[in-house]
Amino acid sequence: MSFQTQRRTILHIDMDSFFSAVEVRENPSLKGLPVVVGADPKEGKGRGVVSTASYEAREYGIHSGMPISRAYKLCPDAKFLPVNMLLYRKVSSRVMGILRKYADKFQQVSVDEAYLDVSRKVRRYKNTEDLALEIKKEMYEKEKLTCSIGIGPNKTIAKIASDFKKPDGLTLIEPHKVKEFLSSLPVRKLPGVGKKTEKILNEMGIENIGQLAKIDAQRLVGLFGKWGYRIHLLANGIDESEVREVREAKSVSRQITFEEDTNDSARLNRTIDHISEKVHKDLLRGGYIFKTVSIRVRLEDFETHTRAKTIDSFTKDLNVIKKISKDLLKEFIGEKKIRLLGIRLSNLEKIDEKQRFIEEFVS
Ligand code: TTP
Ligand code: MG
Repeated sequence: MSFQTQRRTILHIDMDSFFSAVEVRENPSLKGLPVVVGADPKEGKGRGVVSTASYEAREYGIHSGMPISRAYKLCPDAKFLPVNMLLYRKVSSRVMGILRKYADKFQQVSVDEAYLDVSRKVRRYKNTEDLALEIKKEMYEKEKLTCSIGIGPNKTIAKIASDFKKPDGLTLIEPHKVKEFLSSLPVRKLPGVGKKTEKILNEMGIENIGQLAKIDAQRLVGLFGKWGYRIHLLANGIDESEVREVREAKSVSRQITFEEDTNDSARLNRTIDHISEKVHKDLLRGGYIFKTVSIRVRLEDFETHTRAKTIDSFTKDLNVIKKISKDLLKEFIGEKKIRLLGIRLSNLEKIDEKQRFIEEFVS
């Protein structure tokens, strides 16, 4: 017996050559030129990589992640620009503000992409195209930026569809066309199938998603564990995952009340280590990086104090939490005993896969 799962209408929106499009918008004389955003090429001797390239620069074979020295060789006359993350973040939040309005449920997944569940808003699946055109229109009018939109009955199909025609694309996959759409695409197009998985599949003679869909699920589980089963479902166009409204945490914090008040500095510092580890775990679980560490100290007479320190750049380093907390605590280690100790991390940023990559080479 099969049962009908809830029918969804999902949009996936991905901005076109985002960083370089923002640069071109800020400086229209760059329009139509090959623009490369990334590390300084230093006339071919630069280290570091390409963050993104305009579509004109892509014609020279330049792409994200490529060593900047190689990009320079491919097109020395391209306009090479440094990464201005602050600017892109600002634009990103305005872009997300525009998209959010159109959704029943909204999920931002990176600086320049988001899922919109519009199942309730759009009654007839086909009409979603009109909604997508409206979004594109507003995006261009307000931000002078183009995006590519994929429409599908689930997140995976929408995501693959948004990448199908770029830039300024619009691809709607009707539910009964999902299998046909997937069948001729290379396995690498499935989200989560990276180089390693692709290599193993290719060695088995599996090149496209249609072939993958026919492989026995058990065989994939044998090869890849749980992930194998998910691949099996995705290859068959099945993805039940929901568009999740991610409520941003403002801070993460932990505190401990001592069994017995104490002013023993070794004990207090050990407790700081312990709370730091807990709060650090919460931080990682949420996928955050932080800039501010605060401590809360309640003394034996219930007098309560907080102290905070903000550092220059985002981090997720446990040792930074420990060190700052211990420094802040110093002034409270004295005669009066301490009853409660707490640590809070705030000024949080979410790190998604793309940003994780960016953090690595911008810092
Ligand atoms: P993408 O959406 O992957 O790329 P893009 O927007 O530049 O181009 P398109 O979507 O039209 O193919 O990534 C969004 C931004 O994230 C991109 O503009 C720069 C940044 N980024 C990196 O810094 N390094 C990377 O390796 C990738 C893939 C993206
Ligand atoms: Mg993009």
